[in-house]
Amino acid sequence: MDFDFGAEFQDNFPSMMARLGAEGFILELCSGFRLLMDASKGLITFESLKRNCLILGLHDIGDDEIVCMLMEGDLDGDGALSQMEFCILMFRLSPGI
Ligand SMILES: [Ca+2]
Repeated sequence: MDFDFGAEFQDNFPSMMARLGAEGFILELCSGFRLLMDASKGLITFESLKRNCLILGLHDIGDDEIVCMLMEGDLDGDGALSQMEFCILMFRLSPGI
């Protein structure tokens, strides 16, 4: 993994899983997706990710980390993350799952 955007998520994942159960965890991921997505497109784009990371207080995330995250998670090559791509990425970033 070349970027550490997920570090904070990773730390919280195992305890979140234990607390929420798998189903609740997926719901949590979906609400995370909605926080980060471009509402007009229903996708996470570079612009929406950058804007919403700032809103969420993730000020030290760099453009290159955002690009890496999009590339890492983008499975169909459209340059944006769908909800499914986001959930798959988050699961892959979670060593405890
Ligand atoms: Ca995609």
